Parts: sequence; structure tokens; C-alpha cells
Amino acid sequence: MKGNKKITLLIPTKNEEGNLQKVLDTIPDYIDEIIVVDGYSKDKTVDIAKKNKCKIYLDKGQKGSAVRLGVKKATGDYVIMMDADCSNRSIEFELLIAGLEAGYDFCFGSRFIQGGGSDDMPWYRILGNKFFILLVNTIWGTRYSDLCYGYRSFKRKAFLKLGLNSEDFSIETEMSIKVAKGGFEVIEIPSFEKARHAGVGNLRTIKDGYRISKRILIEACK
Ligand SMILES: Nc1nc2c(ncn2[C@@H]2O[C@H](COP(=O)(O)OP(=O)(O)O)[C@@H](O)[C@H]2O)c(=O)[nH]1
Ligand SMILES: [Mg+2]
Repeated sequence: MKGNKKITLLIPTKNEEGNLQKVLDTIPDYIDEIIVVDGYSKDKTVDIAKKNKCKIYLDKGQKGSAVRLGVKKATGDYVIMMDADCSNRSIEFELLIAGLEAGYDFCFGSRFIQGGGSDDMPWYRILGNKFFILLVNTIWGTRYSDLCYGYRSFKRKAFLKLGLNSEDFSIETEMSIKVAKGGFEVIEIPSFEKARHAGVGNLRTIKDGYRISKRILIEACK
């Protein structure tokens, strides 16, 4: 609990047995609830979540589906979403919470403003991300500096008003666009993305890049 606000930490997981304990070890005591939405991992991810007394939900969809389910189940006023692969640093919770405390509905981590960065993005993903940012900012008049980054916080009630339906890695893009369309208050905070600790990522550059472009087009044509 920070001030009088209850905080939920939401972690989507898929085969993160080499990372999840390490992530959970860094979670500060003021986090009231940890929700793990697991995509039927074939390893010990769920056992680790159980041992750490996380609330666990199983979801057969992809990351977007897991995030939507997790927020539905969350009971916190504020929700922080974080990856399970040791890429996100819990010291940035303070910034993600400060944005909401200041009155913003959404607070997005950005790897492309001073203080942010990434050890987990090859050049072609930086290029793709930049292209999508340019598209979104041009179409919706926003000034986002990052788009496809999943380290974010928001007021649970504001998130539920967005009516997101992405199944996959386009969830962040859909969120950013609908936040802009809906006139919600949004701020970015700098975030440094570390390289994934163990295992391999599920994001596929071409396939997920295509899905993100499709999502931008769908929203632009509405
Ligand atoms: N529940 C669920 N979580 C997933 C799925 N795919 C990825 N994740 C989780 O979403 C987070 C980000 O995924 P990752 O593969 O690291 O993507 P990247 O960081 O964009 O390369 C990690 O915590 C993954 O374990 C999925 O299909 N289902
Ligand atoms: Mg990752």
C-alpha cells in the first residue's frame, strides 16, 4: 500500500522458471497483491509462483489475453505490469506509482527518453518500434517516445474503460492508441530494460511486427 492506494503487480508468464524467482525476490513489501497469469508453462513457473504466494490464473491465450485477464482479476486501485524475464527493474516502481499519484491515469515506461535505455533490443526492433511510434504519433497527434514496451502502470478502472481486445504482443500498442483516443491522462517515465536473464523471448519480430501494424491500421480505420 502506498498512501491509501492498493497496488497490484501483474506478471504474465510463459516458461520463466529461470527468471521468476529472481524477479519476485526484488518486489518491495508495499505491493499488496501479485498476480501471475501463466500461459500453461511447461516448466516450474507455476510452482515458483505458488511458493511465493502469488495469485495464479491460467490462460490459454497469448500475452495480450493474459494481461486483460490479470487486470480483470486485480483488486488494486493501481496496477503495475511487468515482465517475468528480469528485464524490468523494480526500483522504477516508485516512478510508475508517482505518475499515478500525480493524477495520471496511465504511466508508461519509455526506453527512448533520457534515463531510459535497453540492453534487450537489436537494431531492427529499434527501427520497427521507431516506425510504429512515428505512425501512431502522426495519426493521433500524440508524443509517445516508446510504444511496444510492457512495463507500465495504470489505474485499474481507467484500463477497464479502454475495452482492449488484443490477444498478442499488440496489447501495448492498442493501449497507447486507445488512451489517446479516449483522452486519458498519460505520462512517460524513463525505464531501462535489461537483457532477458534466462530462456528465450516469445516475441517474433516479423510475425508480431505484422500484428502491430495491423492493429494500428484497424484503429486508424475506425
Ligand atoms: N501468459 C503468457 N505470458 C506470455 C506469453 N508470451 C510471453 N509472455 C510473457 O510476457 C512477458 C514478455 O514476453 P517476452 O517473450 O519476454 O517478450 P519480449 O520481452 O518483448 O521479448 C514475459 O513475462 C513472458 O513470460 C504467453 O503466450 N502467455
Ligand atoms: Mg522480454
